[in-house]
Amino acid sequence: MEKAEFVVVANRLPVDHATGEDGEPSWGRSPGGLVTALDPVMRQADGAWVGWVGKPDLDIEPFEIDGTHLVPVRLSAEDVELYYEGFSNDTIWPLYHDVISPPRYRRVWWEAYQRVNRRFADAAAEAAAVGAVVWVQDYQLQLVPQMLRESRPDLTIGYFHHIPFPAYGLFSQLPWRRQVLQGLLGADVIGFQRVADAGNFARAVRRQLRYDTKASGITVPNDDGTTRRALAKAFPISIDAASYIELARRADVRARADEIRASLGNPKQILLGVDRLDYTKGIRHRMKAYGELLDDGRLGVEDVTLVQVASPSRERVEAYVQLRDEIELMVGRVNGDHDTMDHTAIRYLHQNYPREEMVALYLAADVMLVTALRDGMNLVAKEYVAARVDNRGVLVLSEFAGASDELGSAIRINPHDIGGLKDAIMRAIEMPAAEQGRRMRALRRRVLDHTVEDWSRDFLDALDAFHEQEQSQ
Ligand code: GDG
Repeated sequence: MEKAEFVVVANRLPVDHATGEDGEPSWGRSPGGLVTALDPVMRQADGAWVGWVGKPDLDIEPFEIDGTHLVPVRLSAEDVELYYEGFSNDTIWPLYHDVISPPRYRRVWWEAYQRVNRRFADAAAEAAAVGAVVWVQDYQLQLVPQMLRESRPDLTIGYFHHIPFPAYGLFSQLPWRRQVLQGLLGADVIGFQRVADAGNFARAVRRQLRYDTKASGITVPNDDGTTRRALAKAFPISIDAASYIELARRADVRARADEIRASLGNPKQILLGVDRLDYTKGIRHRMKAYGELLDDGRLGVEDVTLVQVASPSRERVEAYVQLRDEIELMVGRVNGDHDTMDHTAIRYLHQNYPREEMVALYLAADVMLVTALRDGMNLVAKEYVAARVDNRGVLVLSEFAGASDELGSAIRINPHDIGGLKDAIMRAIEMPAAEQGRRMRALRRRVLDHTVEDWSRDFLDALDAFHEQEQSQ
């Protein structure tokens, strides 16, 4: 395969693997936000994407799909268990989300994390042309930037961190905190969702490594006694707003929204939650507040229904198995106490839906509830706003989601304050149309003005400019 001038390295490739009737692998493109964002850059730069296909023990040669070179990294079943489910999702994920669930620190997981990061770094080094730009994505690959810099000092290396970076007092629990910081500092530009995340990172670097930081610049010593600079800065991610607008304008999607309303018994108000089933998303807090509003008689099931889509996630990690049990117990209790023959309190859906159905749900929902206890950004909040081409609907948004920095016209809440959350839900339900319109227009302005394409362009421009500046020093 030809070497690429632009390489993305992510845990997952942007495709889903299936086996066709002839036994040959067939590929479906998974149309996530990152794929859409990088599509133009990928095509223009003849880019390559390095990642895992999502199934263990598959040996697949690099291949091409729609003009993008895909470079599969093989993970064994044991790698998936130790590197992915273990270190990534049972150590780093809970630690970086404010220890909502206790992180587990296991040395065998750390060993596997290093081993697998090395494999990704080697595959990226192999795919990259001399002087190429490599963009590493997310917390599963925090050691890759430094590994790449060591093997390929000619590369320009960017890293984007999609999840929060925790406060120093929490981060310092990590037994391998210095190695992780050093790993990240291999990048020229380290991007975060919020200004606060970049600040937490710089503070950890100062406290642990004693490196100088000034504004967003960090002075990193080289082995030979010289120094180089790295940039740690916020680049808030966004969505492909145009595709949501297009779906929201489609007659069949709008008809489906009406159908959803009717099938719920035409309640006056539909509340909606859409989350991966994850303890960071505050699904229990949301249900607790809503359940109490029904208990108190401030709401009744004839008038209101909560639709909760909880898409299946990380089902082999114990904390997720437990959370699912807790949520399903809660749903059963609330519904048992309040359902009538015709109306349900919570319509709970532990399923995945096509995008059209998600947009129909956004259009059907009078109130969108985003009550995350901690969330890097939360794209669902932005998708809801983009889909509301009618300038109606109310977004209730946790201040602990990155999106809260940008979406000041939402009703912002602290999900730990159940009393406050109940009042916010009532306020959203009772909000006059004129105020809904005013707020939604302001929210839409922000989301439409800063799309995922702007995000990737801003990041890659900053990476380019920073590299040029460093070269000329
Ligand atoms: C991580 C960070 C950050 C969900 N269910 C279905 C479905 N979804 C889609 C949503 C949305 C995406 O999944 C979820 O994105 P979020 O941003 O809300 O949350 P995470 O998965 O935790 O993402 C997060 C993000 O990375 C990007 O940097 O914002 O903070 O945690 O797009 O619509 N989509 C479909 N069917 C479903 O059933 N089609």
